[in-house]
Amino acid sequence: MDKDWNTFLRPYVQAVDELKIKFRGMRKEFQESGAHTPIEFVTGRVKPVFSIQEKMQRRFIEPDLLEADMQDIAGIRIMCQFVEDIYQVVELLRKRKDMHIVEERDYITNKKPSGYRSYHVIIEYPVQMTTGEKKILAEIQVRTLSMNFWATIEHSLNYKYQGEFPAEIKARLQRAAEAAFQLDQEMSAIREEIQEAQQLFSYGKAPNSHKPKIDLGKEDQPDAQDEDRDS
Ligand code: 0O2
Ligand code: 0O2
Repeated sequence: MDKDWNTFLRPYVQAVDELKIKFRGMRKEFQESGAHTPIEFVTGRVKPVFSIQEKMQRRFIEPDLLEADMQDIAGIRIMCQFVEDIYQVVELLRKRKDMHIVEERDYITNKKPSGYRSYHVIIEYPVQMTTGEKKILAEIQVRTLSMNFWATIEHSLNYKYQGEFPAEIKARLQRAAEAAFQLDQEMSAIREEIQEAQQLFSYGKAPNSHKPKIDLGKEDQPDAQDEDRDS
């Protein structure tokens, strides 16, 4: 009999919705306290059925073992400004009582051969269903904006080449990954300077924030462009 995907995926949909709200809430909390937020933005998705089926075939996953063997059916991405923020986010995840970390994969220190960098955390997350509690696995990918830029581009090229990149493209992607990481390192080197400037410009957004110490000219006033990023 065909699998009832709607019923199977329901707790995963619930988990992704809840986790997005929780991590976006963390960002708000940092912002409202006037502190630097290690979370820039959060996205999430439930893996599409065709993608689950393709991975089951590729990885020889038995249908009965799907829940345990496919860890990224529920996927959350947390984007950060600085590499240091990634480790702060991971530390925050380790302290949480509403999820349990079952695995961590540091693809920043140990980048993938493709050039891919991110920090992956696999969690066990309890979802309250009408039928009772259901524990599911979810994958949280924590990465910088620069790592995300690279991964997004590489992911779309993967669709085109099905993983079989021509040698030149592969080499260019690897060089681009290094350039992206160098950008992260340069930004980290002037992190304090950047954060000081950002605090100055975020005045007025947080209820407890203070006025900046310098007078801003009208054209230098912060605008509302960051507001959309909150969601
Ligand atoms: P594609 O092009 O196939 O990647 P909302 O809560 O309404 O603000 P919504 O619609 O739930 O937002 O989407 P969200 O959370 O902004 O982001 C969904 C997109 O983020 C997906 O794109 C994925 O590309 C990406 N994404 C987020 N988290 C993950 C993850 O953990 N793994 C993977 N693989 N992708 C992720 P689409 O729309 O599915 O299209
Ligand atoms: P999606 O939803 O299309 O992003 P596997 O999936 O078998 O390669 P595994 O062992 O299940 O890998 O987990 P891994 O490698 O820790 O994490 C898999 C996910 O990390 C991928 O999901 C990608 O989202 C991301 N990822 C890993 N390596 C790369 C890479 O070289 N380039 C890019 N762009 N992303 C990568 P999926 O399964 O591809 O699904």
